[in-house]
Amino acid sequence: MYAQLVETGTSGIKSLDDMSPEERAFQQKIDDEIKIEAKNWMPAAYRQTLIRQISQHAHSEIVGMLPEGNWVTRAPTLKRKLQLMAKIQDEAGHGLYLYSAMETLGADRDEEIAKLHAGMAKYSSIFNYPTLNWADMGAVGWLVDGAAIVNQVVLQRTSYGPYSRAMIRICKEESFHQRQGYELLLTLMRHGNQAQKAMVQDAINRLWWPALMMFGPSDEHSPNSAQSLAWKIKRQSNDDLRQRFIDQTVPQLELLGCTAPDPELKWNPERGHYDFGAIQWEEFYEVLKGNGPCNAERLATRRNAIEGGAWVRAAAVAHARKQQRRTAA
Ligand code: BYC
Repeated sequence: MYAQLVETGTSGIKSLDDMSPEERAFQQKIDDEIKIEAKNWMPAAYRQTLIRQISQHAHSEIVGMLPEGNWVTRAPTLKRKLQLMAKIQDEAGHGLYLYSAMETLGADRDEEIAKLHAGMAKYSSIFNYPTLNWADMGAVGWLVDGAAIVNQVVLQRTSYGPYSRAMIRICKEESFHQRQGYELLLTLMRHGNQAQKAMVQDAINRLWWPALMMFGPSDEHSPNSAQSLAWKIKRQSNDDLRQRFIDQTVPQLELLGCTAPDPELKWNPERGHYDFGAIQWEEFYEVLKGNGPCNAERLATRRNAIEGGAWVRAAAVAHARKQQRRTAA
């Protein structure tokens, strides 16, 4: 990758001649697939990019709990309620692994969360859409976690050790999430009545395009990709991962007996991939600007949770101090 970049002179990325000896040694480690660890030397911009991506990822996990939390009290059976609660707890755990990985880079968790609550930090666009019916819980698991897995499986090989190790753990849990979502939809489609089947199609119609947007802007409009790929923070481009997700998801859609809200979705034997219609990027950028259907509601819920939970944190600290005093005495 590095040699290629030097040869092609990809704009915005330092060439071999412009690198300091430290930078050259760093890039050599990356090219040799040696993980970068917290105490190793790294360029400031590598550190900053990782803090940006890992904090956004962590925020996505905890904001991602909210659309599902909405349905815990309305899950139709005890089994479904337990599955949903377990999944939501897993997302909280993923957030914690990721905030910890971010802290190894010197970032402060409270500061990054404060930026989220002030509307200054990004998190995945998908969580700014509402979950309107029970089938949305299946569609979120199948499509949203499904898209997340496609992105995260390759991030297991990311160049920063703590992030890579967090991803390995997270991926194991995400595949359970994806399967429980698909099984929920399959149950509704195979054993449900007409209204329940219609609910599944409605959920797919609303979440299909937002799930495709999760992979980020198309490669030619992705300002961070070239450098992140050179540093092997990202291992595949946004468009390649989006295509992989579509290719693996369409057969599952057909097995469900449902359709995608995309008349241009069609197998292309020459490319060996599905062709698909144009993504509405104006909608994506509006969501990123804070103008999606649920941006304000999601941030308000997070702020209330932090403020409302202040007494629990204070009590936990007081309890820990008491225990410490007892142990010391
Ligand atoms: N939503 O240059 P680009 C989950 C931003 S949740 C919002 O391509 P990059 C789960 C991007 O940050 C899944 N913003 O960026 C949880 C950048 O902004 P800044 C979360 C987006 O970083 C609960 C700008 O657009 N997964 O698993 O090279 C329940 C330009 O983009 C989005 C991760 O976070 C978006 N969809 O590539 C269920 C995975 N897309 O910072 C599931 C880790 C782009 O320059 N992250 N932006 O102002 C990544 O792999 C990469 O950060 C991305 C974007 C592929 C997302």
